[in-house]
Amino acid sequence: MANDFVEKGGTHKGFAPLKVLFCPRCTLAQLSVAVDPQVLYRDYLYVTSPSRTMQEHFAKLRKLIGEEQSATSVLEIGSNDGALLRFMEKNGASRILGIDPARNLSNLASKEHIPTINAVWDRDAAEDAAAHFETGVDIILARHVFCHVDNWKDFLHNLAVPSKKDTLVCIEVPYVQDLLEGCEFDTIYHEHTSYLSIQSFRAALNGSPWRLHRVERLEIHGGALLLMLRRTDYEGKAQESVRKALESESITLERWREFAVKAHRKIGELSAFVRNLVTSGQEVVGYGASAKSTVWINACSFTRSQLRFITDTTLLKQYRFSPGSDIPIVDEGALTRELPKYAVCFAWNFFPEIYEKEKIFREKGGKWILPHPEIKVV
Ligand code: JHZ
Repeated sequence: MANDFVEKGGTHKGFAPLKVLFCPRCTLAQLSVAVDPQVLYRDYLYVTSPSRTMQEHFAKLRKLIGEEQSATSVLEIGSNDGALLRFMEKNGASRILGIDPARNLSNLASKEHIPTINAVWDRDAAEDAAAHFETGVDIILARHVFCHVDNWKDFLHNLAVPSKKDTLVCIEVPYVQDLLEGCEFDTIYHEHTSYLSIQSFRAALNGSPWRLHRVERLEIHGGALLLMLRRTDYEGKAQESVRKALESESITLERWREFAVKAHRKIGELSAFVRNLVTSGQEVVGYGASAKSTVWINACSFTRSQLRFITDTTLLKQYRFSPGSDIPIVDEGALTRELPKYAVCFAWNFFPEIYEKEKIFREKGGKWILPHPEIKVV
């Protein structure tokens, strides 16, 4: 499990097959198995990044949402530590509520005065949310949640419970077209049960109380979609962006086959590159214990003899060990304290920000290895 960073002597959550299946009819890609969400999310170590990139993303989301609806009351499903809700509150939302299955993160958010219910998004949680908002909520947010969910039918029906006729639902998911174009194989892990196209998402909405209202492409996390939904009984018309986005989409089995070949090539390249550096006496470390880092490290079979440590800003991940390799995760200051010659940036989606931030590393001769989109030294 990609976020299964354990403490010294801790027990891992286990293993499950990681295989992507493809439906040529609706172009949906899905994992062959779904791991129990209680196993994956009960105690969760991924905390929404407080980075500049994320703040800019929140501002963009707010602008796009503001073009459709004023954000007076906001419900967020998968609210993590409450970072987005806090942002919404600062920018005018007067009533907020988060729902999150992670015990530790819900507690963290509640302590910071972000009202949060510790639950998965099921009927009970939907009824609690309806009671909280009384007359129906204006906006429901679900960032990088829908692609983690196995039972879409219930998820979509439960969204109707706290809704009113003009509720706007905003679902953000990684876009499979970007995944294929950029060969982002490192975003394939057990938390992501599906890899959505707009076509497959539209098919999933059939028979639900929702229809597609607007589609926007976003740059965050290597390329994502903002899918805005309106209730089927909402009178306003769907936006042109839905038709345009559908027309520009091309997801085929052939593209997945090419993706697989390219992914194997990239894995071989990074693996050989790092091993050659280490053999010639250079020190290499990892930067960012992202879920993506776990995929790369296991695909390349890296051990501590190749990557001495991985730095990460997330306090919850520090002094734990990367699943599969047991490479230690340390605080981000280790990069400038230890000054290794090379650092593989596993948080490549934040690289421009990281590059600027880690000036000392650069000035002392440190070099970045970027694994994405192509393996490159900076
Ligand atoms: P980051 C997560 O994937 C998991 P991950 C999840 N399944 C999902 O859907 C996606 O997000 C959206 C660290 N970092 O955000 C913080 C630094 O150390 O790319 C993070 O641990 N220094 C929910 O884990 C990691 O890197 C920094 O300056 O692949 C980045 O992880 C910055 C900016 C980040 O997501």
